[in-house]
Amino acid sequence: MRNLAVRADRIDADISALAALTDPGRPWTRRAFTPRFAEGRSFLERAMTAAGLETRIDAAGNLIGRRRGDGGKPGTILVGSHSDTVPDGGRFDGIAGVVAGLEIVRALRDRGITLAHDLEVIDCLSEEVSIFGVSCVGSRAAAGVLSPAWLDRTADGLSLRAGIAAVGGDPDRLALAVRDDLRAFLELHIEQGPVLEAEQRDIGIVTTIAGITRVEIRVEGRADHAGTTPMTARADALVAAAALVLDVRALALALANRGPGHFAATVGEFRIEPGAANVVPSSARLLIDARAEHRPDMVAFLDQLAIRAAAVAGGHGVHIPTPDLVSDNHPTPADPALLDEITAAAETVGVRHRRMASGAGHDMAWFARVAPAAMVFVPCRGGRSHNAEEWAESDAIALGTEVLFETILRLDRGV
Ligand code: HGY
Ligand code: MN
Ligand code: MN
Repeated sequence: MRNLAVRADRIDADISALAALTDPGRPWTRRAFTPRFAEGRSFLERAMTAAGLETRIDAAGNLIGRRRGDGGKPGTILVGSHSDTVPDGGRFDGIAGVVAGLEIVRALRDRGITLAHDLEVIDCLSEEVSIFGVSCVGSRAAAGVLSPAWLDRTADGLSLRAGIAAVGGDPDRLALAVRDDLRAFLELHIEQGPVLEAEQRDIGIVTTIAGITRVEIRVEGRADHAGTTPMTARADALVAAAALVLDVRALALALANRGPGHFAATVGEFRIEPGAANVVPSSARLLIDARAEHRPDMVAFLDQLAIRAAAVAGGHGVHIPTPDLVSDNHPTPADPALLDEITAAAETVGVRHRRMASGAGHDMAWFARVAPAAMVFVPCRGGRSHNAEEWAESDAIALGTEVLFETILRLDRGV
C-alpha cells in the first residue's frame, strides 16, 4: 500500500470535534434544524474556510465549500455526505463522508495540486428522517425533486420552509439549488453492516442503493371491556396487528433467503389505541420500512402483504383498509463508469475491496438523478450504526478517503 496523501490524524480531529457537539446526555445527537446542528455547521464552515474553500449555503440549506480548478475541464466534482444524526445515533454516519471531502481538499493543497475541474465539498441538509418525517431534504432539492408540499409540514411549531430558511436557505427559490453542472458526485460512508469487517476488506464499492418503500397499515377493531367480553367475541386490533407484524417478518425472511438481492422489512413504528389495560384495543397503526436491492422483490412483498392483511382481517374479525404506500422509491444503481474508476483507484492505492449493495439509503441516491454518482463504504465495528456504539477507525476512513482522492485525480485527468 502506498503512502497516503490524506491524513488519518486530521480526519480523527474533525470527527472528534463534531462528536463534541451533541445534545448533553444523549450521545450522539445533532438533529437537523436544531441549535446543536447549527453549531456543527459553524464548525464545518470554519474548517472549510481553513482548507481554502469558498463557502455558501444553497437555497435548499446545503452547506457547500468550493475549490476552483484551472478551468480546463467543465463540470464540478462534488464530494460529501451529511452531518445530521438520528437521535442517540453515532459519530460517523454521514459525518465521515463530509470530513473525507474536507480531507481530500487538504491533501490536494498539501501536494500543490490544482485540478482542471472545480471541486466542491457538501454537507447535505437533513439526510436522516427529520422532525418533519422526511429525509434527504437537501439532496432531493439538489435533484429537483423535493416536493413543494413538504415545505408546509410542521413539527414543534416550525415548518420545513422555516427550517430551511433558518439554516440559511431560500425555500421559495429551491430551483436555485438544482444541480445541472456536476461531473460526478462521490460519497464515503460507513457500511452500517457487518460484511466488510467479516471479510476483512478495506472498502466496499457500492453498486446499488436499495429502494426504500414505507407502508402504513391501519387495523380497525372494536374497543370492549377487557374483563367481561368473551375471548371468542372480540375484535382485538392489537392481536390482529401482532399477527401482521409476524407476517411481515416471515415475508421478508423468505425474500431475503431467496436471494441473491438484499431485502429487509421492519415494523419501525407501532401504535395502539386507546392503550388502557382494561380495554380491548380498538385500533392499531403500523409503519413498515422495506428495502429491496431488486425491484421485483419489493413488488412481490407488497403483493403478499396485501394478501396477508386481508387474511388477518378475516381471521380476526377486524377491518384493515388497503395498505397506504407512504413512499415508494426504486433501487438506485451507481454509475458504471464511476464504479470502474473507483475500482482502478482502489487497485492503485492497494486496498482490499469488493462490490456490494447498500441496504441503507443515502444522499447519493438523489444525486444519481442529476449526475454520475457512486459511493464507497468503510468498515464499522460489528456493523453497528444508528446507536452510540457506532465506531469506525480513522485509519479505515483514511483508506476510503484515499481511494476517493485517487478517483478524483483519475476523473480530473480523464474526459
Ligand atoms: O434510513 C436510512 O437508510 C439512512 O440511515 N438514512
Ligand atoms: Mn443514518
Ligand atoms: Mn447516513
